Amino acid sequence: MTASRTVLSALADGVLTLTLNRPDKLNSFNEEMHLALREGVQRAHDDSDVRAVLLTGAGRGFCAGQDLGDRDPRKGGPAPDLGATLDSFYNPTLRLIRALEKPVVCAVNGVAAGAGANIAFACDIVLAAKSAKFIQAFAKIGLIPDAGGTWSLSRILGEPRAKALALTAEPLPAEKAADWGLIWKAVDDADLMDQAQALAVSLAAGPTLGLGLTKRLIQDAATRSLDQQLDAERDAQQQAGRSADYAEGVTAFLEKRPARFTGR
Ligand code: T3D
Repeated sequence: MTASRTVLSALADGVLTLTLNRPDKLNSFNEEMHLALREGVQRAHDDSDVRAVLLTGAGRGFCAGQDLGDRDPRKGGPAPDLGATLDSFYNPTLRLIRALEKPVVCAVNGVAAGAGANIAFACDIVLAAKSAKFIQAFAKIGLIPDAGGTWSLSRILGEPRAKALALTAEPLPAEKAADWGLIWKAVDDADLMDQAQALAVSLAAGPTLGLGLTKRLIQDAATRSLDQQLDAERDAQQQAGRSADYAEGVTAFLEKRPARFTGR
């Protein structure tokens, strides 16, 4: 395991586990943690040994969004340019997670507030401890839901629920988030990490190219017509059909044995 102070990073069984690590601040983001997380996700892009990512938090929380200690108006000075901080810190990481053509599993181990919740929603498969809750905390401090929150909430939940969550900042318990389709599963707290780890390991052992293409197609579908999507599926299937993993998958089926995918 290599460790930066604010994001722990460990690669095993093809899974790069990134653990937000400022537990005394409920893993809220300071600049160092922003940069460390981005570096971790960038590594997932660049390193072919990484075939899936598992994102989680240390301690009792997943992530409480921006570290508000770094935004203390009592310290004086001009109001911060939060558009610039989104451009510099949150948005590049969100884009990297969505663009990564490898599965990203998120294990929400405790409260996920503000940008912390919305980073979780940007991941591909989200498991949460039953005790966890998701809070669009922005309304409590006069901000708007960022880190893709207005996008993912309205797309996944529709306007009525998205607006209610965002305007009231009411905590959404993990089981209700799962019932609403905002996350994949709420699991017993004691089982969360084992289940998330097993899922990530099984995805990492999968046909990485095909999984990456699938992720991209599903993400892009919302902005395309059916005709456009059929063309995109044709192109992606052409690519997947030329992969070593496709040949291995079909051979394994015909030989009645488990496939041994290599990610190529
Ligand atoms: O600024 C920009 O760049 C723009 C981008 C903004 C993105 C955003 O995310 S804005 C939203 C920021 N986040 C929040 O507003 C959430 C603030 N936190 C809370 O509302 C609560 O802490 C929670 C509901 C998340 C959890 O409540 P609870 O009662 O379980 O824990 P707690 O006692 O409030 O927090 C525990 C400690 O973590 C505490 O420190 P202490 O008193 O033990 O020394 C608390 O101050 C600290 N903490 C929690 N959240 C933050 C934080 N410290 C700094 N920043 C935080 N966001």
